[in-house]
Amino acid sequence: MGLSSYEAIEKQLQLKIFQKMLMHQTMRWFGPNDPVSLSDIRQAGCEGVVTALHHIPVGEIWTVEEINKRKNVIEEAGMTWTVIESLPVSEDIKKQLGNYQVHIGNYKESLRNVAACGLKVVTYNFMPILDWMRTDVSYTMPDGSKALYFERSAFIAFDLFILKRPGAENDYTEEEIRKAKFRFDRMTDDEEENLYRNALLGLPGSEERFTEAQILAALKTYEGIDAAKLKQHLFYFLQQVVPVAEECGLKMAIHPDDPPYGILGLPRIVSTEQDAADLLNAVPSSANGLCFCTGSYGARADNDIIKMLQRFGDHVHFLHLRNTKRDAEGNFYEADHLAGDTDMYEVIKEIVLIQRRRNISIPMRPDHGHQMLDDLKKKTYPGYSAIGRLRGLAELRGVEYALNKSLS
Ligand code: DNO
Repeated sequence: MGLSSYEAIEKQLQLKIFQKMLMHQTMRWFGPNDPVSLSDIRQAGCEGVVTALHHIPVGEIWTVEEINKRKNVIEEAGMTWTVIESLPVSEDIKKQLGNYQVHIGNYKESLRNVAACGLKVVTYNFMPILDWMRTDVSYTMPDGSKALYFERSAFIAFDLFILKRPGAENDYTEEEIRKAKFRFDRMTDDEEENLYRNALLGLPGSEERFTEAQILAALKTYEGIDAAKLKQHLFYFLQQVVPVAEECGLKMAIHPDDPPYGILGLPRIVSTEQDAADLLNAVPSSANGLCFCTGSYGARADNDIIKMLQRFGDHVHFLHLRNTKRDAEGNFYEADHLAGDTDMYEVIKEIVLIQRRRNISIPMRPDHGHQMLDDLKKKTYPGYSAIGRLRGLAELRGVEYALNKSLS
């Protein structure tokens, strides 16, 4: 016997409530030059796209016209643009030098424009000079797929013997230096060149890389800026921009450091639970929030991801779901989304509870993915090939679906 019309309506309503509670599934798109198309992203089951106007120089204003142009392209492909990743913060702002006041003014203007176009979440980071860093972007996994890898000895070898950063030897133990030397002495020219290329890949979304002279000169500009000072600069920036974000209904979401500790003598200040608490306390507002990247925070054994989610749940405005596998030497590779050191089942369970409590759907993207199958023959942005991310998304989505249903 069929359902009565009352039961049918109730069932539909329940389904609606249930669907509303699922994370807003997105993938990152690097724009029209991305080898992964909007149609690929849609076929992966995404409702949203995360992107940025990479062609606008850092520090300049994102105009309504440029934002709408990109937004229309995404909407024509049947998806929405809800999250920006990233509206980048200029080096001048991070150092409080040069044009930093102009750049902060421009940032506020960009926020107003972004909000006027209907976007909701703005991701950014406060990592000096470099963004994420790996020593190998095609590390072969036992199943033949390729992953991103951070090998500590290779990284130290790069710092000491390739870049030859003045004073670098003071940052490592004798044992670490010995291991790095051993590693370096056995590197072929090709390996050395690859290590160089990978370590200084520059910013995601660009093919540019820094030369040795450029990076050493850039590093020098941070002399005298330690972690405490960089934190002050971040807090100042937040004091300026968070009220604007709040006023126009935007959520700011800071991405953590990747890897989550200082590198190349540069301070990194968004690496731990304490760092996140400090920046949230500096400017209390629901607009001041986190891009909770389980891969970046999870690369540190002393970050308790579940505890952090419980503590900061109200301030999580965007989720990057990714897993890493660490070892005792400080190396880590990017594991399958459901494998690695972070218990993704517990993470998603916590997210389901947060979403119910806040009665919202938090935007998420499967962060990175292995290069696999047909993608092994293609050139894509490291970590951002289509099939590996689709696999990650499908697995994460399945866990959330099952959890949500069983908790209903
Ligand atoms: C790496 C990304 C980061 C992130 C920025 C956000 O794959 O997660 O580059 O986009 O740090 O500002």
